[in-house]
Amino acid sequence: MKIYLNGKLVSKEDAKISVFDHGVLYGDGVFEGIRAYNGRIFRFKEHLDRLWYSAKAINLSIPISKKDMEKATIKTLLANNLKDAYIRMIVTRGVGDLGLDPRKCTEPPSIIIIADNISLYPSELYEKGMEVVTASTRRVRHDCLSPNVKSLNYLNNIMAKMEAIRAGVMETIMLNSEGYVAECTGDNIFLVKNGALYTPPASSGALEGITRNAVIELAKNRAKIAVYERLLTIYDVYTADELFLTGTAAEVIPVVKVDMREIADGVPGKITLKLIKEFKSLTRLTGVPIK
Ligand code: PXG
Repeated sequence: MKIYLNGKLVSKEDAKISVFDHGVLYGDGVFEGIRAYNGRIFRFKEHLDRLWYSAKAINLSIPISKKDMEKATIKTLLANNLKDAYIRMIVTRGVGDLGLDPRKCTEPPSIIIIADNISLYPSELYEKGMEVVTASTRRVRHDCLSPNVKSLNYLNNIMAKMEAIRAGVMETIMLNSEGYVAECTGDNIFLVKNGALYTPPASSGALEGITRNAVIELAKNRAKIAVYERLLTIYDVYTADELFLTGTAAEVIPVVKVDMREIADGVPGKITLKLIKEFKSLTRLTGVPIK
């Protein structure tokens, strides 16, 4: 496996960074998780834009251009002979000293690109639907740290993930400090009620997911259903007609049980299945070619 590290392709064993990198010391950095399908990188521009916005928001200047990042990504995919891949792009504050002060990071930000095979949820979950629970860990308030900054500090999400593991399920629904539904640990959440689609707004503490945005477009243009960004309560979730999650890793996955309550009659809904189908064809037909 070849990994891109600060302008060079190196072996996995040699892909190492300093213990003084502020990405390690403070989680001071940003990342993206991107997928390639059948030789095309899905929504690549959107992911690059979001990485640059995340960096901008933490006042981190990425030392290469978006075009060069694109070239580096394609080079990494080709070096690993990957057509279907999970791409992890990381930019850290760089090597500094043992203090928070980012001005002490005198070396340029570290840039890392890892391209690996994708690990999916078991395929039967996409047909039968998955079970989730509500986490007691609340989402970090959006006015403390915007959920749109994909930072290297994912402790909030990891604490919630541990609750999923404890409950023997694969995901948890996270509420914000006001008790409204925000998102899951690495996925956005949607529900269907009376033929319309609902998802929490970013101000509820949700990341504006790229899969989320793609699904909103598909719902409006292909499924011809109305989409609303609304404050949602856990009651709305329990009483939904259909429920599903979206994310780069998970794609679109039905949820059929929440906190022991079946969603409607406990099987994936029609609109969910239609959107899964539409999303699949979108990922296969669009994207930046790896060449
Ligand atoms: N919310 C959060 C908190 C995320 O980290 C999403 C929603 C979905 O966004 P996209 O743009 O991917 O549709 C994410 C991103 C993993 C993993 O391995 C998943 C994400 C990030 C890091 C790791 O499951 N999802």
